[in-house]
Amino acid sequence: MMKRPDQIKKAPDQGHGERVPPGQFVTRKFPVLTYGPTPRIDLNSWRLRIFGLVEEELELSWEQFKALPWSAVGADFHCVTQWSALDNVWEGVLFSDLLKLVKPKPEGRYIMAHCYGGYTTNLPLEAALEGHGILAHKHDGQELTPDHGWPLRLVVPNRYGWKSAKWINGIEFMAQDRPGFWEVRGYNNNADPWKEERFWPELA
Ligand SMILES: Nc1nc2c(c(=O)[nH]1)N[C@H]1C(S)=C(S)[C@@H](COP(=O)(O)O)O[C@H]1N2
Ligand SMILES: [Mo]
Repeated sequence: MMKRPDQIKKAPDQGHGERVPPGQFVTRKFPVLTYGPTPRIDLNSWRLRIFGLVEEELELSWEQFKALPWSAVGADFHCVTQWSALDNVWEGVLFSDLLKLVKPKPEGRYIMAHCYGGYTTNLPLEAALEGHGILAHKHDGQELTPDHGWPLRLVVPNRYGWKSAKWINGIEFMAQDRPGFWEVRGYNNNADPWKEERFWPELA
């Protein structure tokens, strides 16, 4: 189902008036950036598991996920390799709506996104909420292609692209922050594009 533009929530302006973060160039393409192969996923066996420090652990099938309230978020996308793709519309389930279902415990302030293929990335819960984080199935009105994370990816507009986990299959709530795949390999833990948090501070 296509959303009408008036239903698209605009991700908050992080740049205080600037459109493109420092050190980025705008591309009109939608490049694919993946470490490793694109996983093959079967919707019949697809699951999204939400676990860790939550009141209600959940394991959703695709049918169950599809039945959750659906929203659209309009946001720019910034990859640490310096391309920015502006004005994307992502459709799926808002991270904030998912939280209402699982009710994180007060100490579960960090999340780890887990993916088919083994990729992980970490975030403070606040970052995913503030930036209008969304679990997206569609991009610009079309289902995601396999390379872009079909059937479901996380999108966190206020962080560099590597935090937007493709092929997501798990969200773990944690009391302590723990680095994900790129965060242990030199990429900045916080990853705010407006602060150019690309690499570990000691490498910059
Ligand atoms: N599972 C998984 N998610 C991932 C990646 C990856 O390698 N594996 N790459 C990240 C990086 S570095 C970026 S910039 C974006 C790119 O998304 P795109 O390929 O849809 O443009 O996905 C992120 N999510
Ligand atoms: Mo990236």
